[in-house]
Amino acid sequence: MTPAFIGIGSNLGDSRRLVAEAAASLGGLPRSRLLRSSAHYLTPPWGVTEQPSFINSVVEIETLLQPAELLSALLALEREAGRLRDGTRWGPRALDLDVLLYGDRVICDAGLRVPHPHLAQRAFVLLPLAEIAPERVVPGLGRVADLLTRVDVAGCRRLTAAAF
Ligand code: A4P
Ligand code: MG
Repeated sequence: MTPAFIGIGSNLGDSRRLVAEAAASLGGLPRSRLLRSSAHYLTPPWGVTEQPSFINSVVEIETLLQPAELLSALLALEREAGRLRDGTRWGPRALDLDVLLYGDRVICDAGLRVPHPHLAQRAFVLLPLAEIAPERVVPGLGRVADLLTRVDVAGCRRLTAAAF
């Protein structure tokens, strides 16, 4: 089994429900199990800033799926959540699932890059990732907790379960 970290994001529809359901679905993937999941974070939009705030979370699973199989499973879950791809980069979405880390692997294929590009610049990834795996080393970049000290977390808010 390989530990893999999946980033979950949503800023369209009932985002808290979509993120919670996505975490549960990730635990239900074939030959996989859910190990840990972070709280939900309300985060300002990164990249394209003229769009609603996001709900973000990160989960750790353990899986026998190969990286390409895992990515196809994530794309299928995005489709099930009603995600429509209109070609807009970084635009609003009902559900976005990204492979952040897959063991210690570095993958540079046309359709799959791991560690996820921009991971080190994104508070919306590093905050939830540091909550569940601060000591994890991102290949080529260093410890998650150290990476977190270098990003701007202003405007990001950890949501409690009670606010659900
Ligand atoms: N792809 C390559 N590597 C990966 C990977 N490690 N994980 C390919 C998942 N997919 C990967 O994805 C396009 C293609 O990337 C996939 O089909 C897969 O083959 P996409 O999600 O449709 O692309 P995109 O969103 O248009 O661009 P990009 O760069 O992937 O965007 P991100 O990184 O998904 O970021 N602000 C906040 N606060 N919170 C967010 O969650 N998300 C985004 C989107 C922008 N701003 C945000 C947030
Ligand atoms: Mg994505």
